[in-house]
Amino acid sequence: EKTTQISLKHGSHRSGKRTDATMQRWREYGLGQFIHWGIYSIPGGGWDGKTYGGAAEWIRSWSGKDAPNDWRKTYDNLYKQFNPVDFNANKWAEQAKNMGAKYVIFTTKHHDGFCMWPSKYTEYTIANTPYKKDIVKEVVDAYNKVGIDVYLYFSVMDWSHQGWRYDIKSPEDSIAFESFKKFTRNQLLELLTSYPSAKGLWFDGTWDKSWVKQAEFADELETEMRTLRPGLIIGSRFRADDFGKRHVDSNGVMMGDYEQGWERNLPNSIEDVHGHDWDCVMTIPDNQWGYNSHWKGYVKTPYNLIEMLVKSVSLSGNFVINFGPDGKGNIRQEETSIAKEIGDWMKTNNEAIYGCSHADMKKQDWGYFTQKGRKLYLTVFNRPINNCLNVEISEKGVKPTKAYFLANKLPVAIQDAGKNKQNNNLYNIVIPAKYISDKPFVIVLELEESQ
Ligand code: FHN
Repeated sequence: EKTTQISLKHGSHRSGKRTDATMQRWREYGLGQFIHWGIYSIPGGGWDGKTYGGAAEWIRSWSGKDAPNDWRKTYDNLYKQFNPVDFNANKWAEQAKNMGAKYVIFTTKHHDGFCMWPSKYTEYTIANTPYKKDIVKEVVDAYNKVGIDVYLYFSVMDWSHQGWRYDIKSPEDSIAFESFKKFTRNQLLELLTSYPSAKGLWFDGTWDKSWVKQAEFADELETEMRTLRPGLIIGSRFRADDFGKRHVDSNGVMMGDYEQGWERNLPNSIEDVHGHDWDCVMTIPDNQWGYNSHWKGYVKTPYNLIEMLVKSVSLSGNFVINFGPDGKGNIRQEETSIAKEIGDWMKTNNEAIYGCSHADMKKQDWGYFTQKGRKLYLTVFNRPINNCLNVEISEKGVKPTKAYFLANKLPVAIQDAGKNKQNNNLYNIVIPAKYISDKPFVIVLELEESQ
């Protein structure tokens, strides 16, 4: 562990992982769902017959020759049409449960500032749409009912608030931003009191200079929120330290309960995660979070997503798949069928995911190891032509005693393959040649102390 070299007033509050039961529960989720839903779901990446290449939830920020002159005004009035007549939170929750998600991160407010809950602190909320009802409450209740934990996504950057600034360069900016800070605090305390079952806050839009300069304010606010809601889970995106360092403070210690830097990107080795808890949030198409009626480019398959999920768990992280419902409240067909296929796979194989973490084993080309206690799970993505899964055990005094398919418990042979030059024990786990699978499959390997 690093010793603190720089004296920080607003650095990390803790070195090492949280050890409480709430955080342990977070660690065991394995799979989560992200939902980006808001006003941007109405244009769905296009307007007036034109489609735009960037992320659909950013459509308001596009201006200049590509967008109609009065576009921002049009966008800011879209809420007057927001009436998701097909929205059924119970249906979404059921689908997420069937996919195998243990938690959901829901956009209460994205960068545009539109609130999916009836915030007292602005008029720009769901209460003033034809829909009227509190969507955050509907989501929280429905997901909780099926046993899924809820995390509230909250963008600090808010294009709708007059006090929002990208930077603070003048006394006027400073005054404006003070009003914005007050507003942000009010909204966050409001969310925590209105939805007491939410387990945490998933922050975003915290990268601009204006917010990065708020080390003291953000630190105090974080402490206030944690005091209000003991056990609350907050990731590393919320606040910067005294020197504007984000995610990890100037002494290299992570700020917050888990590393929130893995967006559409996965670590490749356990060294990459520096012993932190972490989650990876992933889009199905390339970079679309909100609904885009025209998905362009490569769209991930269930196979790709399952591999990313297993890889995440093999590196002790959670994997979160994003869904972008449309303006009427429908989850699109592509996402529905992906959820179904992942769910089918999870039904058979979730034991290799839930509660599992990194196994201290040499990575092999056939797939990934995950581990829970003395059970190793070998999820096979690349089946070797000779059917032998190489396994190298460096832990002394431990040997594999039993191997079987997770799906049907049928035994699999373990061949002793001698030792390598590091004096580690090698084994071949032999997949029966007649075994056919068109999906990644899991073999369980039970380890026992050899003396
Ligand atoms: O700008 C947003 C983006 O729209 C989306 O919400 C993602 C989700 O992690 N976060 C931001 C980019 O980092």
